[in-house]
Amino acid sequence: NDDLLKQQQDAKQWVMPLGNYSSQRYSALDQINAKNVKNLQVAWTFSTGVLRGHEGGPLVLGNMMYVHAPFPNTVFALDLSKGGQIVWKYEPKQDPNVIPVMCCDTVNRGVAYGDGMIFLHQADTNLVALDAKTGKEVWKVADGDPAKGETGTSAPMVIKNLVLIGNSGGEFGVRGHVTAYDTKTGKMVWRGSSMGPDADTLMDPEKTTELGKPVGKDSGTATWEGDQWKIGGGTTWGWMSYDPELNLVYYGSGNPSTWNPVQRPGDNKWSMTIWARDADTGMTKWVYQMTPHDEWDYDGVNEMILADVKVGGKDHKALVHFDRNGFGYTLDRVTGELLVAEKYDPAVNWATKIDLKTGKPERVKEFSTEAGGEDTNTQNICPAALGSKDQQPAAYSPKTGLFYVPTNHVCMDYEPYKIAYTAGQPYVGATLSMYPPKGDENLGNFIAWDAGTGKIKWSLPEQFSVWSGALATAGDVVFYGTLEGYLKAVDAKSGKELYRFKTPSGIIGNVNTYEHDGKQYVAVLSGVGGWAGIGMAAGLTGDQEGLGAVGAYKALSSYTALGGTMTVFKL
Ligand code: PQQ
Repeated sequence: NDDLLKQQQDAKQWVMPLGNYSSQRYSALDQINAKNVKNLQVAWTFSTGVLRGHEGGPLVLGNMMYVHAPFPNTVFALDLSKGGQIVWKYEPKQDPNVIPVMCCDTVNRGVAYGDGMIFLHQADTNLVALDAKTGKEVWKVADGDPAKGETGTSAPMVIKNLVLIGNSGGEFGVRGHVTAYDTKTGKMVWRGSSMGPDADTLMDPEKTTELGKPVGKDSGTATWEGDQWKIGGGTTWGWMSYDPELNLVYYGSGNPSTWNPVQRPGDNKWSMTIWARDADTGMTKWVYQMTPHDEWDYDGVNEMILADVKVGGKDHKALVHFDRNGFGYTLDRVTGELLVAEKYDPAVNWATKIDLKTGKPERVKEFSTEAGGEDTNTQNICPAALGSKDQQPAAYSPKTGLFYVPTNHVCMDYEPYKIAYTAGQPYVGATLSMYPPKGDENLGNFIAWDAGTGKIKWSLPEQFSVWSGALATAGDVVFYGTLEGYLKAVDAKSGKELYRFKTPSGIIGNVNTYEHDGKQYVAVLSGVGGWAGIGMAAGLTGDQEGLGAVGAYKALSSYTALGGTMTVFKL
């Protein structure tokens, strides 16, 4: 999209959920810097009126700010030149029966802008185009069917004349796909599935490669038994990135269904995979499956950060990805070559290393959830199912060359059991409990990472997992939010804490920044929830409830309470 290509370079605006097509979450604004950030104060606040987990963050285009909320996915357009006055509000009518088929809270990761429209991906899978000026519906299309467990939480991305969305429902046997719709009409232009015959996955047996080798015919069914691929998961509920020169869109696919690995022998391609697709046609250029035959729910959907990275003295157009499985990957994004894969949390124990030639993890049998068969409880697996990092996006500063990563530091016990598939019913087949690694009390760390060498530069322990998206700025400040509700600012070079402020609720939103009337602002949504905060958000109390997350985060309710508010800061 020509407008977006220009607008993403204007640091005064924040025009797409992850800041720019490269998903760097970096701002060239430097009015707020490492010296003066200690003087930050609240400029204004805004309540969304919604209680559950608030992910993503506001967009800023010119004088307008667009704020979204979890189910029922209210969208507000605020006029920054009139003190944040509400210009329009869109409140979709959605069947509340979608709530019980959302795996990990009723979250939404944000709206997208393009061609004068705001695109909203609703919980019930409807993609709605709204006139950005008036909030009037231009078109609306259903991407899936919540009665089958298909839901929507991910942010759309606008590329040229297309708006792309992924889907959710890996815990319900939904098959994942990314779909491109015409921005003007809502007509489907292409859909690429995570598994199935080549016509579904949009793969060419000869031209589509994994680590330089052709994938072969129908690779999306060849590593599945029978028809299991039809309910095989690999949903695409994370973030997307785009390289306009290569015209490739990058994203990851999630866990294979069911969570019981005994029931689905084989590599389960292409779940847990990094994808590079042609943006116009959806054809797959290359793939890389990080966790073949997953046994732990390590969804591969986390953001793909596009940056120039030097590896072994050689410059690469790289893609950097912090996977749920605990490895930080650096790939050449032109060819899909694997350059670096190292643990970004020393606690990771399910694999010793990744073989850079074959791309395969070297697994540790003790932590296989399949080795003992069904109904065997495997203990002390690190990371837990929610990974060393989940949806919370990292940031990259071209100034320091470092990646700033909000992480989880959590381990688990995992017991698979046999489960039958019924459309629209949970298809999980495992019981879990989660806790910090032995000897540790912190459930998270905020780290700085060198993607050229695969090394942690510094690491700040956090009592709870850092479930909020980071922001790096040219002022050499890095911002992130905590589950207790603190907005924190740290020094980009040393990690030294420079500022903290307790917002009204736990933060799982992403920190964004913009300039208005010559002044730099920092904005973040608070509103505790998401998978880590599911106990509070959904009122669950049993340790193994919320897919095993409730027990680990029980103490959170002593620090914060529910409620969606945006807090905007200035000097
Ligand atoms: N959502 C969150 C969150 O917002 O905190 C965390 C998770 C999801 C997960 O850890 C998941 O595994 C997950 N899986 C799916 C899926 O498999 O379709 C969907 C979602 C979602 O849409 O929020 C999550």
